[in-house]
Amino acid sequence: MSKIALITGATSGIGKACAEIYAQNGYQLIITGRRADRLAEFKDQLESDYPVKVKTLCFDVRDRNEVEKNLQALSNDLKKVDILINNAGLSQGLDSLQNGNLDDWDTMIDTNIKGLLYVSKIVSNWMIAEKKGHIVNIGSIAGKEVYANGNVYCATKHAVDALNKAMRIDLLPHGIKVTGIHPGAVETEFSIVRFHGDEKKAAKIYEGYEPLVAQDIAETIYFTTSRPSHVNINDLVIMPTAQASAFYWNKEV
Ligand code: NDP
Ligand code: 8X3
Repeated sequence: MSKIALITGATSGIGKACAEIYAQNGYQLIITGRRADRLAEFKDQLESDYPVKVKTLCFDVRDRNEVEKNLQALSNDLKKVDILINNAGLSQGLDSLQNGNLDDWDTMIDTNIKGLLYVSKIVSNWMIAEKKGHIVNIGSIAGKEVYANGNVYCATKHAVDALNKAMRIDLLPHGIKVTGIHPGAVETEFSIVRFHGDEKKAAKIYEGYEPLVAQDIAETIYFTTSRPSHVNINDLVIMPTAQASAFYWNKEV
């Protein structure tokens, strides 16, 4: 039976690019997100482009009952997940702490930290039962550094960085690999979501330099999960060549 990859947040951006690359490599896929129409369309596309089976799960990672219900309803065969990519996440707003929006804060904390934990607890137990598996956590350069007005988003990604290290320790006795991937600027729907749908403002983030694209990150993730069994890549920071840190750029504007 082919290997199974479970990718959260596969309706767009990095998660979608990961699904594409794992499908190209013959993985059976479980893809998740909140947008059912996109999931259905993407499943059809993948199954027509590659000889793979795709299971879609439509749920909000913030809702722990929904996470539990959807994941536990998978057949026993599909619970033998080889690779979990904890990708679902977002930023909302770019304001100083004193001007921050409490709903935005809740959304980021609930999605990026609690959602990742809900999924990881269930899937790591399946991996423990199989005595194998690899969890890839999508952090960010915002989890390594803090930039102006990034406050709560940066805090959630620092938490992902800490949880990545914690999982590596806790899952070590079970032979489960854990990898943290920390990208700089990747042009996806990320900034449109951050700016609550303001596409003009989002496009400005990527002006004057060449940002990463989702495929750059997906290829790197695939590389980390295709190393020999004795090799674990713990942590990787990936930046556009024109971005040296979260706040230091070589822009032509
Ligand atoms: P996109 O907005 O393009 O994709 C985000 C994905 O997450 C979508 O598939 C979305 O699906 C899903 N998602 C968001 N909230 C939820 C939720 N509550 N429940 C379930 N799924 C959810 O952004 P990216 O691809 O760029 O982001 C992917 C990850 O990469 C995030 O964790 C982000 O923080 C991280 N990252 C992004 C960087 C960038 O510059 N783009 C850089 C560093 C890290 P749906 O809306 O259908 O639910
Ligand atoms: C996304 C990259 O620099 O906008 O995590 O925080 S950044």
